[in-house]
Amino acid sequence: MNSNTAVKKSTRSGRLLDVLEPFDSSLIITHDNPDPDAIASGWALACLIDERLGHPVRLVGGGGIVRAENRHMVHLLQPPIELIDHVQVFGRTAAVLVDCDISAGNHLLASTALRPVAVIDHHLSHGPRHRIPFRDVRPHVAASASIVASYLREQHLQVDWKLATALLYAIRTETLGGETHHSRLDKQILAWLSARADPKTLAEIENAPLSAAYFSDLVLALQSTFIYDDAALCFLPKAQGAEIIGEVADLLIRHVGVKRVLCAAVIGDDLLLSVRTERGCGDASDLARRTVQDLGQGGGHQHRAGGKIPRAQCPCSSDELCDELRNRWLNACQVDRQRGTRLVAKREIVRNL
Ligand SMILES: [Mn+2]
Repeated sequence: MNSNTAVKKSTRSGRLLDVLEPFDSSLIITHDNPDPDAIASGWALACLIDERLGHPVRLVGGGGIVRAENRHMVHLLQPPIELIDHVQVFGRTAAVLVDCDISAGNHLLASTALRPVAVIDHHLSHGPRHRIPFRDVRPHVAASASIVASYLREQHLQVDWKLATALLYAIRTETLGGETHHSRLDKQILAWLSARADPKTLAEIENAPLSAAYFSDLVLALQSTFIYDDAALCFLPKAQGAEIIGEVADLLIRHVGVKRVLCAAVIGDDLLLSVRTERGCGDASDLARRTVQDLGQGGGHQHRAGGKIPRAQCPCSSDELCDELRNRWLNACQVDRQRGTRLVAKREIVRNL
């Protein structure tokens, strides 16, 4: 395809390129601890800018990439993402936020006075609406990857198998747990990407090797889970990897009769938490924000959300922290029951053998 093909200004991708065109370079910023959706949509955006504007473009994010599958994805597909601690924007560089919004607080621009010129996202937005030149935020779309892939399709750009596989994997990971809804755009893009992606690599990513530490975190998580009516709570006194929080939450929401899940652990200087809800059983983003209220930040999607409380804001002992979290979670869920039932009571399993 000729990369100089004239582009309709009326398309979203055409308007985005119009906004970025006067700049000398672009800096694409994902949310911290970039997940497959952040990585793939940022990568696709970098390709769009490179192909259509030809100016230098960097893709950056804070934190780390922790899930075994996501690390395997990076290893196999080599997306051009750089993990950095601080961001600096010099001269005529356009900052673009992808898979997060300005008010989210979990990205490298949050602690700076810098404003992006464009935001592309699909999270529910609760903060103030900032006036910026380009904004494409569609919470009904399952993945930012679907939005950015639609830009590539609008622009009739070639997508190589690596990028297509990353985008496809991104959509699959965003439609887990209770968040299985696919918009019309997601379905169209899934078909478009499936014709270009490599199914073998996709399967390899989804079956990534898992460390012994992962299994020990998993056992501890299952043993630390209690059920209160239809609400589950898993508090890990310690975890070797942050990825266990989201993974256990995705697993527990599949438990028959469980409609709301909170999974939390202290990792480094923060208490991190994941919330899941079944379809039609409450807003996960709202529950996450109510649980961390006045102590930290939370947000996300209707059925998948997360939050963070700085450890300095929490009670000192692990037991006190667990009590506080349980009270907040059960209040948010409006569950009166104070004593939970263990998910796994080893003695009972053995007795019933
Ligand atoms: Mn996303």
